Amino acid sequence: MGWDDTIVALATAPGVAAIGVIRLSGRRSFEIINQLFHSKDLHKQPSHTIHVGFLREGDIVLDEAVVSLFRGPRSYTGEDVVEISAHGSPFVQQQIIDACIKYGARLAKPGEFTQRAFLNGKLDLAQAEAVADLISSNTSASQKAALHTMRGGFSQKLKELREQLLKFSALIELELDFSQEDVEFADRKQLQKLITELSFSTDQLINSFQLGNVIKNGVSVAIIGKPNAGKSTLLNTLLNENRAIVSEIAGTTRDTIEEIINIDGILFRLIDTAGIRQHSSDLIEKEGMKRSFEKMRTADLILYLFDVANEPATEVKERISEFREQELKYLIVANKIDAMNEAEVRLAYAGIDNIVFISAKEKRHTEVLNERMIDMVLAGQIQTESTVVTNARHYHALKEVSTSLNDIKQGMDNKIPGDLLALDIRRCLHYLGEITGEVSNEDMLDYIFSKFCIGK
Ligand SMILES: Nc1nc2c(ncn2[C@@H]2O[C@H](COP(=O)(O)OP(=O)(O)OP(=O)(O)O)[C@@H](O)[C@H]2O)c(=O)[nH]1
Ligand SMILES: [Mg+2]
Repeated sequence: MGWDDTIVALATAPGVAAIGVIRLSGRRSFEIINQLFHSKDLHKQPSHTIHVGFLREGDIVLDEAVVSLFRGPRSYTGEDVVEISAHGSPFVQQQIIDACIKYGARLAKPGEFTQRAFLNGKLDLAQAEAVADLISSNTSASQKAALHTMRGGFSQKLKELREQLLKFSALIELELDFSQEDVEFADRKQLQKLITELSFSTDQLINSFQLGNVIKNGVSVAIIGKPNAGKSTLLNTLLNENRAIVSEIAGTTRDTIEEIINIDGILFRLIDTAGIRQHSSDLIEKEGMKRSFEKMRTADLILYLFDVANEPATEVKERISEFREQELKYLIVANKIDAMNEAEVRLAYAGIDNIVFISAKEKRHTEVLNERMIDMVLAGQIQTESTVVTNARHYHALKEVSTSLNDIKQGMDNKIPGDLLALDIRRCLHYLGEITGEVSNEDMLDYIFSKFCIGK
């Protein structure tokens, strides 16, 4: 497969840098670079070689650059690719790009290199999307998940699902062929078992999306509590910097403050909020409290912080039942244990689950809090080495797969004819194919690749 036009774009970030890489892909890549690079005929050079020389446009020297050659199909896009490592001046780079355009290239659209790689069968769609995820990854967990998918881990899992489904459909078809003779080739029990297994694997992938979302977008954590509980102190301690104002005056924090921390490769967006109390006549404080409640409701996790000298267990239990009623995920954090006898404090709150005892000010046991936060997020979930769905498009397609599997299961229970079962199976295969791009349409591809950066 090939396109007539050759595309060009800056592959590195725009702006001044040590070097900038300009990438050409298409049939005429070698012809175009030869117009600029005169010291040897690059057409005659072997693939996967690099060459140093001056780039000239007419009599004008544009730059001294390193040119790498990749002859298709052994290239990123599967086409002839040339990468020009030029000096990192945006002005110089623009001149080189303009010259390439003058000699027949056109400016690439966002993601067009990867789109060509997909269309040429170098990557499937899920892998291509993981390229964008890898580029935007900012933690080790998101990096791991993107790499796993990019290297085909997720696609392999889908392939296994599809193969099982095909096995199933082959058995059904066999029955259809012999429908006159009233024989049952496909052992119903075996079929039921197969569908159950398929549903299980699909649901596992669907469930991994919650973790996938966490890996990709981080977890929002609202620090909630009464005024003076030490919320801002805790924020500062976890961040390891004096970000929020701390004082002994109740009602110090008025507006919410958000900061990001990375714990064991997962991003947490910590939100320090205004202290909540029953009565306040201060308008600003009231508004602050309103925001605290909003953050509390929308956060992925609540850290309910209290001062052990000021809030007895009965009161804390009341808060807990409120969280449970609203189905909020919470951790209870008992603060200021440095001011009391720790053993006695632990005894006083003995009946409470999900509780951590710390001193935010003295940085005592805050590593335990970190561990518990990670546990809350990963609770019982598979680790990032296994397949984790991080992409909303894949998630929605998998939901459709799951629905079709349920239809098949119900159909079998109701003993519907084999040809109708075959229809449901085809629907299921269709949605599986949408993920890897075996089933795709132009609008969908344009939409997916438009979210890439130019030059990728
Ligand atoms: N002894 C002790 N004091 C603490 C601890 N954590 C916070 N404090 C003190 O408690 C007071 C209130 O701390 P803040 O962090 O401002 O409390 P806050 O919950 O943010 O209060 P508001 O913003 O008013 O809602 C300050 O004087 C802190 O130094 C702790 O672990 N031990
Ligand atoms: Mg505060």
